[in-house]
Amino acid sequence: MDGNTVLELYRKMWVVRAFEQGLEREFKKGNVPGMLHTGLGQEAVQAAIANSLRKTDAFFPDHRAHGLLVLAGTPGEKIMAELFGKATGVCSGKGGSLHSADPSVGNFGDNAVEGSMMATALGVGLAYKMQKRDDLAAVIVGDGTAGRGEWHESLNLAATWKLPVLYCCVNNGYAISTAVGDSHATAELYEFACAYKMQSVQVDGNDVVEAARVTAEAVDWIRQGKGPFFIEYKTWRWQGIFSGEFRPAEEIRYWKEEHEPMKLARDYMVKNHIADDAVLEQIKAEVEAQVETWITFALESPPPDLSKATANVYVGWEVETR
Ligand SMILES: Cc1ncc(C[n+]2csc(CCOP(=O)(O)OP(=O)(O)O)c2C)c(N)n1
Ligand SMILES: [Mg+2]
Repeated sequence: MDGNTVLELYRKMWVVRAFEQGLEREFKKGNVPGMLHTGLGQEAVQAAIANSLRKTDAFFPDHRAHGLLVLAGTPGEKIMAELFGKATGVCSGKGGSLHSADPSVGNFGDNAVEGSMMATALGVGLAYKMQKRDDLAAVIVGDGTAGRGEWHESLNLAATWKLPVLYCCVNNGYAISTAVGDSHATAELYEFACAYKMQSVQVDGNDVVEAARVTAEAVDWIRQGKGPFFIEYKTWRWQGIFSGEFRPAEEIRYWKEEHEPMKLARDYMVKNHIADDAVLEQIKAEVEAQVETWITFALESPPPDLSKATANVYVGWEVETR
């Protein structure tokens, strides 16, 4: 992979990291309503996916993909304001973390019912296939979804009909606090896709170079009309679902220090003479400063107007207030 692409991936990872760190800080101050799941620790996965998608593709983000929403092309301040529940947000503050959509960049939105987007993505994939487009529908799902009916129904139909669907399975080892191997017949989730005769691969989701390479190959495969592709990204989330920590100290040390995605990317670039520490530090500083402007915008934005609470709930149908 050429140096400029790796540098661009590194910048994308910092967009995810800085966005989530800023958001988490503001959440703790009480400025972000609702629940918050962050993508901290999963930056390389999001950068790799963003690197291969284009605006005419569709994607269904998961509950940790805030950074991906920005990387897809929605202005960062509009995503930040959305998460703050402000009128200037991309969905006028009504979507929040789990329901922000922006069709103009292909973001079809998340859904709080885990797995449901795997069914919805089939419809988009089928439409694109019937329209003979070489666009695809990407669906991002966690390991916790693997036991759901939609997971298996979706893989089966996509494989049978050779639909242009990219399955991005973010296997961070846990669903809430249940380890993958404790709730599924296998902890290697790509094996489920193999059973449905789908092209599938497992990749180190903290190694951005490998993750981006594999994602690009999968996307290429799908664009050639060869059918769906399943990628299992092995990664780890910094955040538990609830406050407090249940994971062993050695596991935390491995993922947050030794196998941390930013560190791996930095080591790769220094070793391959792509960039030195000063350049990498500058990228980090630039992105962090930009994210602060998004936070300021969100903080200063007005809340949604109560009189608009029922607007845009249904297409072309104004809901009557009572
Ligand atoms: C159908 C359904 N069941 C339960 C929940 C509650 N829930 C929210 S997040 C979550 C765990 C998801 O785990 P995973 O898919 O591994 O994603 P992670 O949080 O680890 O990124 C659950 C069970 C839900 N949103 N939808
Ligand atoms: Mg998980």
